[in-house]
Amino acid sequence: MKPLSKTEIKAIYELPLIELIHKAAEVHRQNFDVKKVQISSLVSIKTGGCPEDCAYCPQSAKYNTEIKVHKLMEPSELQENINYAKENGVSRMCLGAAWREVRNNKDFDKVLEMVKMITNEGLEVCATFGMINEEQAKKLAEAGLYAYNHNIDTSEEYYNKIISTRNYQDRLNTLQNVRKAGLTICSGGIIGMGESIDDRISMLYTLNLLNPHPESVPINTLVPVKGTPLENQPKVSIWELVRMIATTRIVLPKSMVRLSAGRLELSMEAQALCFLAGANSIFAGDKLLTTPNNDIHQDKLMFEILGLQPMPSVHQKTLANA
Ligand code: SAM
Ligand code: DTB
Ligand code: SF4
Repeated sequence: MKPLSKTEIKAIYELPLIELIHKAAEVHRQNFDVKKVQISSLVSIKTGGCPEDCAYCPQSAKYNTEIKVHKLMEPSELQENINYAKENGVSRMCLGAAWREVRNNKDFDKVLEMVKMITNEGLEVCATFGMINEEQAKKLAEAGLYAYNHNIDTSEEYYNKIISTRNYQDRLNTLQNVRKAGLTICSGGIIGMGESIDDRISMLYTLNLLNPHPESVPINTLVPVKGTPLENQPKVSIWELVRMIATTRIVLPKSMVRLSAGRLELSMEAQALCFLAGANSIFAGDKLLTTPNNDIHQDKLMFEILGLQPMPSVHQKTLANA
């Protein structure tokens, strides 16, 4: 697919909302079974103490937040999370570590073991460990990793207002290393950090330049955390979120669009609008990485009311077709 220009993306973003949702729903239906929504879970395998200064992040060591810092988990401790996944229709597990970059040490060996463990259970494994080189990405791929998450977070223009300890090109280089290792890419961003509409459009523009497109695009709404520079940011309205999701669906038609952080603020009706606008994944479980998330019973009720079904993992799909 030929990349869209910023002008073209802006024209989509600015459509009358009802028109935009309708168009996004059509694109969604052409590319996916709209009843299927992937349930993913998050496990923070190493929490806090990160040397980076991402202004939104409670895990940066530069800010005084109330999180519990924790060194790398042992692989054996993961079993509980695997059981939870199996009991709750989770088909993808995302492991997060508050690292600036991956290092070749004992911790990396442990992480490889974790990836093997989860893959062997038939789940998709996604990892988000910060910057990574091609050789490390290949090792993760050999261990069975399915996806690597590395968000571009915002536009190239706004990036240095949010993070000073690395630049946009570092982010894009990691994405290239991930691609070269044959992994799928998960990359998206956050709205509600004080960025302009043009920044949101520019972020989608960068994602649409990636060839192939990222297979997965998380759209996070800022969760303002006490102690971070963004703690007092005003809330994003649901209409802006729906607009962003719908535009993402149209610009990146075949990507999974993930309704990610910030879901706790949304009513069931608001979430239904997000699914109509093309979102087809959620994070389930009472915690994201460090902040609270929606109650799983409420999520189950929502699936029942809306007639949604949990999407199987790629491994389960392969088995079903064999
Ligand atoms: N250290 C790794 C990195 O930066 O890629 C992985 C972990 S990091 C927590 C993963 C993503 O979570 C960030 O890129 C950001 O998009 C999202 N995130 C972190 N804190 C958030 C917050 N307070 N609100 C919304 N999204 C947030
Ligand atoms: C993503 O884009 N959002 C998830 C996942 N990828 C790793 C993380 C959200 C974290 C929200 C803040 C927290 O709980 O610490
Ligand atoms: Fe560290 Fe990732 Fe948080 Fe940035 S977003 S401070 S890199 S854990």
